[in-house]
Amino acid sequence: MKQIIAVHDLSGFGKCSLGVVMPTLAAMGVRACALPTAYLSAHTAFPPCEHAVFLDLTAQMEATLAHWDELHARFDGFYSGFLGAPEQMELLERCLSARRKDGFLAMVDPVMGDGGKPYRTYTPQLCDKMAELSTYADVITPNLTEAAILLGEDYDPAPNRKKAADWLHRLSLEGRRSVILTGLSLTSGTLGAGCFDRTTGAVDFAQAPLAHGVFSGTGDLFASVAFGKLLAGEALPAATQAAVSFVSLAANATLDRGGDPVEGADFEPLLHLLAPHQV
Ligand code: PXL
Repeated sequence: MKQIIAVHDLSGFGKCSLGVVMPTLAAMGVRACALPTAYLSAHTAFPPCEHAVFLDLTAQMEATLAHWDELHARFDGFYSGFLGAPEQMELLERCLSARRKDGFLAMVDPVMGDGGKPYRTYTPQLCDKMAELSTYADVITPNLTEAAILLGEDYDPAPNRKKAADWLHRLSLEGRRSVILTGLSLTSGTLGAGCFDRTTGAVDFAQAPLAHGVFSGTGDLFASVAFGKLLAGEALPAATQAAVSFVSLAANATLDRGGDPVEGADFEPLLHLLAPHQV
């Protein structure tokens, strides 16, 4: 059984980050060991409220990694998302440098923003540090907002295939890392992703039926499915297509029951579709 380090916040209300990553990877037969970056009473897409909790866990991260070393814990991969403070990046860079070996898969989802804007806890300094951490990754999964930040370009909510392919190439750092660019709508009524595979140098696109609404946590759901598939040995285009299809199913199921997209997509009843050898 594969075992990975999952570096995300834990948001108590609103399905995202560890609340999505752990069940999704578990359904795919992967054991995710949580290295929480922060605890939030609710994710940041809800309006700011008087009693909102944001607990920075940087100090506990350092100690946790040291404890895991003492236990001689072995990991097959690393998958990071929402980070709580710039100091966490250096810690994670050290963690990745120490663990790099054949067969170890490092995915960095450079979670920084959406809809053309950074999340409210993301300062320019945190964004710079995220770009630095991303250079340690085998594969990154930015959305269009994060891609624009990483490239220093203006946000474009609807790039065409040619522009998306150009961004994918540039984000690959001359082919050193694979890239999945999410939130691409290539035809009306569909949404999906594009990918650049560093092992083949090829660009591919995947699309599925669009679910209207601004969903929270779907980036985490997407990257978790893609990461699980990659760990299982699937090629990047197949992993990308599986993630696109699964997020579309979960988001559309939410709308079908009249759910509120800000609370996240209804992925839990669909997890059986991800069980190894089912899809
Ligand atoms: O899904 C990304 C994410 C993760 N964690 C927290 C967030 C968000 C996006 O809003 O607020 C706390």
